Amino acid sequence: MKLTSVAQILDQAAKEAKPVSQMAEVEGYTLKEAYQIQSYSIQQRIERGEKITGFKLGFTSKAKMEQMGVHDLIWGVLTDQMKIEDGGEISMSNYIHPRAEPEVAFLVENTIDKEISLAEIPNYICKMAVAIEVIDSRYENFKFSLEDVVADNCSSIGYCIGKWKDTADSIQDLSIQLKFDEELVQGGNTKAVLENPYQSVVELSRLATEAGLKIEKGQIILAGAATAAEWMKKDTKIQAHLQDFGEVSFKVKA
Ligand code: OOG
Ligand code: MG
Repeated sequence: MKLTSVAQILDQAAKEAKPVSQMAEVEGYTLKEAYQIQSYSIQQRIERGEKITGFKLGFTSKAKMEQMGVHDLIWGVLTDQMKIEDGGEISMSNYIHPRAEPEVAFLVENTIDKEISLAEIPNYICKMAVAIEVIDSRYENFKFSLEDVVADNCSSIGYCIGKWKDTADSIQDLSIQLKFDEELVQGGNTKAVLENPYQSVVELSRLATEAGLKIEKGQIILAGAATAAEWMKKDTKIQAHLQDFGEVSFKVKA
């Protein structure tokens, strides 16, 4: 099968909220080709009028790698269609088998067009916020290989960002929680994200540069979940809290 055909199948699965079988092993494509498939599927979204709003990192914490059985850092693309308003509402019927995870989000102040170091971060990032990422693998049973998940734009489907606040010099020891109807379902610490969530920006700058992409001013970066993800439930308020940075929430209806 052509890589563009795989992209079409995954794009269609997302649009219809219907799962498909994993394809990487059968089709035998490489990780590099998986990113090409991802790029084709984003191209389809752009042709439908969606705008790229940022990037996400995946598997930046052990908790996530162990939960999904995949052990390498991955990146995907976010679009305006995936945005969920803070305090907003979403409908479970638009998803296949959605999960929520608590994250740190960064706002890009100056376009990142090269690989940057941790020391250079303050020149590019001045605001951050607590976020909830909604992931919804297009594969049956939420099971995939590294190539499969990359081709599927790293399960991206939604993100909800709290109030932007000035970044702190050190963000490597902040508690972070995910709550369903005020009840704690996942709790962790930002240290779990590559020992320091700013490191996610460093890694993305390297990967984006390798892929010939810029991370534009005004775009956002999701650093990757600090904890395992939780299956979303209908008629539930999903909330995340990050120490010193406040909270963010949305409601899930049927
Ligand atoms: C892949 C996406 C991983 C994260 O924060 O680690 C991710 C998945 O688990 O389906 O978003
Ligand atoms: Mg995530």
